[in-house]
Amino acid sequence: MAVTLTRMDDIAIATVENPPVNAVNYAVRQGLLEALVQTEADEEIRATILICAGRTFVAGADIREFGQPPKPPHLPDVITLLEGATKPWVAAIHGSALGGGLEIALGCHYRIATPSARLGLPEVTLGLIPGAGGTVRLPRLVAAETALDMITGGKPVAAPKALDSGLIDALADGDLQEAALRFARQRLGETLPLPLSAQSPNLPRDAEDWKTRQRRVLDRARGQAAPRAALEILDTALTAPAKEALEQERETFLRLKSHPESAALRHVFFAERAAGQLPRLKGAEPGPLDHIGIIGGGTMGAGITAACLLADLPVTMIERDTDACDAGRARVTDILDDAQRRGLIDASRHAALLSQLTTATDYAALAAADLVIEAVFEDMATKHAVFKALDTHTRPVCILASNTSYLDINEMARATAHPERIIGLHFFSPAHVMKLLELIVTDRASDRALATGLALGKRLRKLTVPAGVCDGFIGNRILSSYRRDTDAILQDGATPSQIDQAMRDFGFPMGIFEMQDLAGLDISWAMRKRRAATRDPDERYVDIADTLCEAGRLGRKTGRGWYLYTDGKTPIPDPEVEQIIAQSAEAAGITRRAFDPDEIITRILTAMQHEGQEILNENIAERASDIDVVMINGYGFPRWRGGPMYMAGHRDS
Ligand code: T1G
Repeated sequence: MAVTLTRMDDIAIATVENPPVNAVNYAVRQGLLEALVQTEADEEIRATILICAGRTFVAGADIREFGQPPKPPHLPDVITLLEGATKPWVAAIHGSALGGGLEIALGCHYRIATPSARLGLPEVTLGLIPGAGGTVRLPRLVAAETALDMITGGKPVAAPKALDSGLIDALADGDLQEAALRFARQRLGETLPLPLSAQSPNLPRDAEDWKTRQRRVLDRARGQAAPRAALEILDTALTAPAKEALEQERETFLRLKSHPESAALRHVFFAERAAGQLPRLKGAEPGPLDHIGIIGGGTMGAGITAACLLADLPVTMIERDTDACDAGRARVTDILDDAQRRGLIDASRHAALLSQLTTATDYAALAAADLVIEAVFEDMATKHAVFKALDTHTRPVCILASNTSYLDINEMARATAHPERIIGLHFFSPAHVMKLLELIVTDRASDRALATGLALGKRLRKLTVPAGVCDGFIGNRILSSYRRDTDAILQDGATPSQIDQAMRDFGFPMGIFEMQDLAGLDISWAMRKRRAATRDPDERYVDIADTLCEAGRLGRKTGRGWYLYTDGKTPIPDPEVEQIIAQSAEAAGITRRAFDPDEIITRILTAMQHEGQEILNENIAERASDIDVVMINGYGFPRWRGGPMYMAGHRDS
């Protein structure tokens, strides 16, 4: 039974049970309706608690049902009947009340939540808007500005904040059900509050501020349909009668549900949850993660250290001398200072986390480590020296990981005593911010080593994607492929700003040339020089980037790269670069021609999809959707497009 009805004296308890997250499907809708009819008909019942079994309140409509035709009773109708009940309903919330779950709670007369609960309307992240009354009831309960933030941003709010905004009536002290029963008893005999849809909406405090907020939503949306629709439907909810607003909300929701953007975003939702599944690891036990070692306190080492500390994992950072140790500690401290400035941690947590960091120059400090990640200079000899020292000082059960971006980890493993414990953990900079983590499956890695790598990714709340050993794994290999193509398009006739603008219009946060200027051109220049001897002489090679580097144009940090930077960050097209491009084309005997944005994007997508198919053919990636997860979470591919492989028609189960 998806909804069971029990009672405590004259109070009914309607319990929803639909694991794993009590998503609302047909059975839950039907069960809620039956519970409503029964409690209304039973004269002895004076109030009802709506509570959920398992780890969370209702986390929304069942997204898996979206592809099927909606089957009555429809959720909006159930909620309208619920709010018309003659006896009080109290929503007792724990875990996450999201989407349809929060909308059900808004149909109840009261809401009580555990302090750790979160409440939100994340529909916009699925290319939708709330479709069961959320856009109409929410601004009748909280301030219009709060409703706008929740509906267009999709981010849940913590229960204490929800209490401050009026979204909930009380925080549950102790056992949730007991607290809800007490709360309900206190309400008995009071006049039932008007249904929210019968109340007037809270209007924006200030017209100018409201316009600014709306403009900010549209800027952030970068052309997506759902945030714009959310703004329009919210305006209706604030101005039209509730009944009309509810009808328009439903119409808009159904239209968006069949929009390609929502299908793509739902694909990404499930793709991100499938990403960490490696069939060979079924049943494999991960090792402990009680003590992490990090070799290297540079940008990456410090970022990985901070990520571990913020996940309550104690870290020993090894550096070559005490100055380097102090510099590494200072970088970690800066990251925690920034987290505190942003309100992510408070001063006491800052101090507690830093107390979990030990720095040392002697590898003997890693004698008890469970997992060690090396983030030292990208040079094979240096890596070999590190792994040799780790062989000596760590226990054979300690998992060893390299954070290398492109060196051969199989070669590192071959040079150690226990290659089965060697994996790759490729973090993306800044490592404490970027959600993507590539778990590199070396040839000899044991299931335990890989399971431990996955477990670390989960602890760090990363999106961990397994990748086989190859040049660039998944993300950098695809980046190199479309980089080669954009260099070719340059030489054939486009300008850096035309290509970058085409990428921005497609939905990338920035174009590939702006991105190179930000990262610095010297990193890939060094790699091209390293590979020059083994480069395929028949393969087209565009030398424009080399010419820029030879002229000292290394990007923002030198004030010039693909663009000119007078303020250190705004890219200005530079005639000198266009001259270098023209000279390169002339030397290659190319007559340059114009490119339109569609052709540019098509060329870039084709390069990504071709390389992605090669990656699948070589079993470097487990599934096509993993490639989408990598490109969206590590390389700025617009989420609402679904990913390059999704756009090529790949539909995993
Ligand atoms: N529908 C179907 N399956 C869902 C689901 C959902 N809404 N939410 C989670 N799952 C599955 C998920 O695929 C995974 O399955 C398992 O549950 C655990 O999820 C009418 C129309 C609740 C915060 O967008 O944010 O309501 O991989 O790994 O990290 O207006 O799940 O085990 O087979 O994410 O603890 C709005 C989406 C829907 C919430 C839990 N609701 N879910 O996180 O576990 S639209 C959402 C989440 C809507 C109304 C509209 C998270 C979570 P499997 P998990 P978690």
